[in-house]
Amino acid sequence: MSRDAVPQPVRLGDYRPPDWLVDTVHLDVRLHPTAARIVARLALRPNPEGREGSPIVLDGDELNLKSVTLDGAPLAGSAYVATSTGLTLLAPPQRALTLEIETVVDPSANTRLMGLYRSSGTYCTQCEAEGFRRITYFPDRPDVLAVYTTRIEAERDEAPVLLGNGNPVEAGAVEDTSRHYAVWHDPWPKPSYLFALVGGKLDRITEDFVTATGKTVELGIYVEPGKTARAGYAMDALKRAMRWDEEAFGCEYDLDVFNIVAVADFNMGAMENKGLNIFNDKYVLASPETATDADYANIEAIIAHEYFHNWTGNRITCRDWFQLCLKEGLTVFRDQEFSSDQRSRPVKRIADVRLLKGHQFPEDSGPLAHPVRPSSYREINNFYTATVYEKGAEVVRMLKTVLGDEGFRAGMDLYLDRHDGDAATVEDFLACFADANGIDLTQFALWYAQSGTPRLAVSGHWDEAARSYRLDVAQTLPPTPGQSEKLPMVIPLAIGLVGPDGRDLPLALDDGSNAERGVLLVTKPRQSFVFRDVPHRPVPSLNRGFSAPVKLSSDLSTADLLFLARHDSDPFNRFDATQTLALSHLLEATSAVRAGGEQPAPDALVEALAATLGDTSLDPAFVAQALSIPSEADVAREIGEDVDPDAIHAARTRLRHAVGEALAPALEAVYARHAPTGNYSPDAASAGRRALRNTCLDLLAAGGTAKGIARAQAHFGAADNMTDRFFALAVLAHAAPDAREDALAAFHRQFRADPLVVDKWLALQAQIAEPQTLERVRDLTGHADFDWSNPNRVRALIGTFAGLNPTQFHRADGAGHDLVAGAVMDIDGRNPQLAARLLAAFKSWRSLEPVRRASAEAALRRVAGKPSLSPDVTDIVSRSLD
Ligand code: 0A1
Ligand code: ZN
Repeated sequence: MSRDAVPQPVRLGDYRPPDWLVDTVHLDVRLHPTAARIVARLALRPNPEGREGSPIVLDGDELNLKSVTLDGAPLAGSAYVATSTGLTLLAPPQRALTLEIETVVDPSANTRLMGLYRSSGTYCTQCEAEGFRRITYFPDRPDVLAVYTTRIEAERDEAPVLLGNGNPVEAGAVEDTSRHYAVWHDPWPKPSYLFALVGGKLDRITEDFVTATGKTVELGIYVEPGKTARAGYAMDALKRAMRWDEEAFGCEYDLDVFNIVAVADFNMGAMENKGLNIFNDKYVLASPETATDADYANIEAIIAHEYFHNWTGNRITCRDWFQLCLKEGLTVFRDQEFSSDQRSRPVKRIADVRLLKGHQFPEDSGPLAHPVRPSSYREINNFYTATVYEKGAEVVRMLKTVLGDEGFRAGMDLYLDRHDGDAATVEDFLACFADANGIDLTQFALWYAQSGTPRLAVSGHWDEAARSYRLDVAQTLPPTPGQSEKLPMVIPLAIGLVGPDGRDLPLALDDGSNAERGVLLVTKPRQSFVFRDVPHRPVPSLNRGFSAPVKLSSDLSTADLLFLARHDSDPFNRFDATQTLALSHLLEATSAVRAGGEQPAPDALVEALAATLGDTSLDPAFVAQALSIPSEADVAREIGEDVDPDAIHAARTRLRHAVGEALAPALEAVYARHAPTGNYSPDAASAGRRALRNTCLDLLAAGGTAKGIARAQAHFGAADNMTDRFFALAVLAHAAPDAREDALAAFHRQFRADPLVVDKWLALQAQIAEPQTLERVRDLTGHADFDWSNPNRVRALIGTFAGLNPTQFHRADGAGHDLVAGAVMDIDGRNPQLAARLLAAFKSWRSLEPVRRASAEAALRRVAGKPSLSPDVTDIVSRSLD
């Protein structure tokens, strides 16, 4: 790749309103495996806010143009220019006009899975972000909103089900042929990225939902024939999500039907097309035999997420792709809140923060760091990131923390009302909260503009004589690509001062104010907060509930952390205190491994874990989280530079062994106490008991005793659901090399017909932390059940290897880097989005020790040097090396 091959950036500051608007779109789509014909009739008019006298510039990508007419008359070839990226009408009349464009596309050859493609024979579409231009020529940008009517026609045998956006209008046979058609009309103006159609042989489950104002909506979930029994949980989640959105945000559904289609080949999780959500089937299909508790929780969250987009994304959409977080951060926040209300709020918060720290923090501290709202991009597909989604949700959560429940709801109500039907911006969003609450959010807005994770250093000082307590807080924001200078942020720091009896002391600031809702607003580089009437030295509980996405360091002692682990009334910080103890042990132990010195004893941690394990008043799901030892990636992130994954692995393995050994009797007792009592149910309480029992199983096996392994084998054999079966299999695969192969083979024999379960089997093998794994992964790419063209298979095997097996991906001999770089180069020609996402696994390469860092850099340079890379991979590789 030469440097000038890097695509030119698109910049936020260059935004201009569209010159032409589209009021209505009539699409006539004749499905065909290799030559689908699309006739698009567009009613266009000049935009009064655009540039006068402009040409009509339509986007296009890999289209075969057949004809263009203007107001019914064929256009002379000299009147337009068609290129590989678009169609331009050079001097159109400056008035409302109708263009009719006929294109042909090949759905079977569409391996990029953008535009119109086939998945296991089903015709489906994916248009976000820029896929509609692969169906017809169009101003394919989110601020062009039109009303769509779609006629879909197909061979009845090949596609008995024909679905579009909006409401069904008409359907029937095409006379004297074996074909049939359906017409759909979507009354709500929408951008092209929300267009969708589906045609195929699909089975359906259906139920009615009655909205808050009494309108009946027909809900449908379409799956491959024979799989309807596995769609029930998704339907249940959908109905709960619809009700919740009415209650929590006043958002009611607005069409007569709502359909979901599950497809096997999909680049992402799911897509919120208006009235016709299309899902990766991994996030629809579930049965106790095939899905784990985590799968059920993901299905619930993603069904809700896509449904919630109906208001935050569809009714109010984004002005341009820089505003992606406007719909994604807000909708993730909404789905997190939904899951919190449906399940345990503290446990959900812990899980979300772990995800944030595991995925977003590394992004923020590496070469791919970007603001929640980027100010330039080369390839928008590469910005569907943890920063835009997860950090975007954290920013909305902070807004709620700053404003309080009522102030936040007032802002949301105003936003939903003021901007319904708009293509909005982050500024529009923030203005609603500022206006509804009469406050200035200028400094808060920096969360959207500055990348990087703020660091907060906190120290506490108790003045016995004055009976006061002072917290000194310092914030810094490290430089990130393109941003060397930073301004101080608004950091809502939720705190408690925990007295010796474990109870929170009242928070009275010396200026007479109360820290409202226990939240301190840190706005300056350095700030002190003084509390009066503090009769004892308290232990500060800082950043409760992870109120701000920051890296916090404090002067808390081991004794303080132990105290918080037992007594903090904030469950998140109870969990976090234990994690901090574990991390500080692991840092010390990792250094000792590298120095060849003596291993420290994990006494404090064991004490904290024993207390948690022995506290029967705690929610089992919480205990399971608190017992989990930080991952190798967590430790690597904490170390930050000169990382040796082998040393971390050795330290962590020893720690797990020590904990398993030290706590064996307690773990055995808790394991026994949580034996299943009835039939499997995916509800949160039952899942929590399984999680705790399985965590005990895992730690007992990590203790390395024959008894621990035998217990895992028995657990595997006795399991009547996928959660228990797969967990036991994972324990055996990691801890019992002798039992591993038999168990893996038995599992595969039982589930080989089910691709989603095969994915679990592939992913598990890709995670084994031993040198033979590289060969194993290579062999598995040749396995009959592996398929390079299916994104789920590739992510399960290659993605898991790169993302969850640090010792083998970062092998010192470079073979792990080579494997992933090679896969990226192979996949790129067929599916650039997938290739680019895999390549992003190199994002923390600069933090490795020199030998591994050199090998990672060499692998990236090999990718960069490959001729004809996609814009997607070019963008990731060039930013990674910058
Ligand atoms: N808007 C979807 C995510 C999504 C983005 C791009 C896609 O193209 C392959 C697909 C889905 C969401 O947030 O769920
Ligand atoms: Zn989304």
